[in-house]
Amino acid sequence: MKRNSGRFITVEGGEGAGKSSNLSFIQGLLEAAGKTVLFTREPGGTSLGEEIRELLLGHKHTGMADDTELLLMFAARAEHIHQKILPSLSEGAWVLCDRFTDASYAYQGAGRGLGQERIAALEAFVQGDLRPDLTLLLDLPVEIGLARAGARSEPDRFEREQNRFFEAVRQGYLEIAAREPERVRVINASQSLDDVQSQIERVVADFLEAEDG
Ligand code: Z5A
Repeated sequence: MKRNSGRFITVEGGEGAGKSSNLSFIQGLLEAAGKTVLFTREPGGTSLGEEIRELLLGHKHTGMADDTELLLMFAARAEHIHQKILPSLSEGAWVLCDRFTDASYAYQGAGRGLGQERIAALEAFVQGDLRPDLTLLLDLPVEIGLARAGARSEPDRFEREQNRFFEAVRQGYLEIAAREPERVRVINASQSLDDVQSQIERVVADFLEAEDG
């Protein structure tokens, strides 16, 4: 049965996967299909959430405990859900979010080794039954992503991690995709930008057809 509300689409990926390079393209595809799109991001998306993002990504707290990191992600998420995501969905907007809870499973669960149980408990507590309707996972080998990301500005607190952290993050994401292939569509992000966008276009077209058809 179709819900009488907007849809929630998230975009995920490891370092340098090309989320920023593709988010406005995805927004354009949705708007061309007549959807009202709210673009947002995590951690962040609200004024309190953006302050939490600074705490998480800045270099002031290099020794932050892993549990603190996880709880701050979910604190920002709780604010985001209540102030922005749910109100927008209930007004019929399509919410396009740069990262969401899959990132907590991948970075904190797999990367930091916190496992899935506590994250699942926080997910249930903070989100209720809110889950993305569609997730595009931009996947590429760690070394390609790091080479791309390395060409950019000063690395943030996460970008300073070692390769094995990013390998674990990648595997964490791929495990989610294997568990939930209907929701999580894997895009081969190691291709040229044109090729990546062709893949994205097909996935979004399939989703729109299933929703509107
Ligand atoms: N995090 C977490 O741990 N737990 C959570 O629950 C959440 C987040 C929600 C901030 O995320 C951090 O928060 C993130 C995980 C953690 N870790 N880090 N770092 P972010 O999304 O804001 O930061 P990011 O992952 O670094 O994303 P980014 O800076 O936006 O990178 P990107 O979007 O994936 O890549 P890009 O900027 O689009 O592309 C990188 C470069 O590659 C750039 O020069 C492009 O021109 C180039 N590029 C892109 N695509 C291509 C192709 N196809 N070919 C060649 N070159 C390309």
